[in-house]
Amino acid sequence: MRRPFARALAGALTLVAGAAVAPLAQAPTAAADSVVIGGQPVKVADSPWVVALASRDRFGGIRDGQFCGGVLVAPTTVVTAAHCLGRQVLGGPVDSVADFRVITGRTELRAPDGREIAVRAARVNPAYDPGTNAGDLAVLELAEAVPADHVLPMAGDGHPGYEAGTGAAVYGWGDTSGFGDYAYGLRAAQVTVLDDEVCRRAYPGNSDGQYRADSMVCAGDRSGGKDACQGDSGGPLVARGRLIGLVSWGRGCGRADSPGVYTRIAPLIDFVSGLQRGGRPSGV
Ligand code: 4AZ
Repeated sequence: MRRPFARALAGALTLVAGAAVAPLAQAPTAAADSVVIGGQPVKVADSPWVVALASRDRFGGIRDGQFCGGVLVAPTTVVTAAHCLGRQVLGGPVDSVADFRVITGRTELRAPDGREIAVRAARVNPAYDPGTNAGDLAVLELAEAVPADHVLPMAGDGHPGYEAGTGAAVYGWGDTSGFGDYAYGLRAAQVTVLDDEVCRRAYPGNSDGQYRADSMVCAGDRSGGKDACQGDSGGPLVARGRLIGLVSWGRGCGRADSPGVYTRIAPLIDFVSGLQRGGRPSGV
């Protein structure tokens, strides 16, 4: 059976179409101690644009209710995966975010550091297709602004970060093993942006889902073991200093034959910027 892949959707939220392209984490090839999968602890002070999305009502107090990641692209603008929002009116306002908190400046989820900011409004990419996961992006408008130097610029089409072979980093508080070992501390893993043809071969469109180069980018590690996993969804894939992708889906976690699939940012810059009040998010 095709199953939802976001912790948000695995939790109390309702699926839009009841279908999603990725299975929950399967047995990974990564060693159990490889931790994101195959990552290392990092400090949010060095990557202040990484945020945690939390809902204590829905996901309890453990790890402060974290269920997805997100990225600050302007002082009051976070982008995350559309599938993190659960029930939604495609293209319309989302009414289910009242209890969402965007946590900034908190490396360790059990610590009181940083700030929790309410979400004033949320908007799902109208082109998001929950069946194929194409265009998996939503924009959260924050009730309070963060400092301007906490934002990460988005990468437009010409940015070299999209070239196959480019080193990239993925950040999150998600599953570190593929067996539900969610992190308390922020982690990052170094991955490589892969050729679209490699991504298409990995996900040709069977029950595991289909890679679409116009709206997705895929990245992984030749020998596996470095990847995003459940709970990392919506978090950033960064290459050459810019946001190129958001953690979206994949077959399991850390498998050499199954790279992580990310929402491609470039085609969505106009959508994100168009929602911006008081200063557009930057993009090239
Ligand atoms: C998930 O379940 C998920 N390995 C996120 C990323 C990947 C797999 C699953 C990529 O949210």
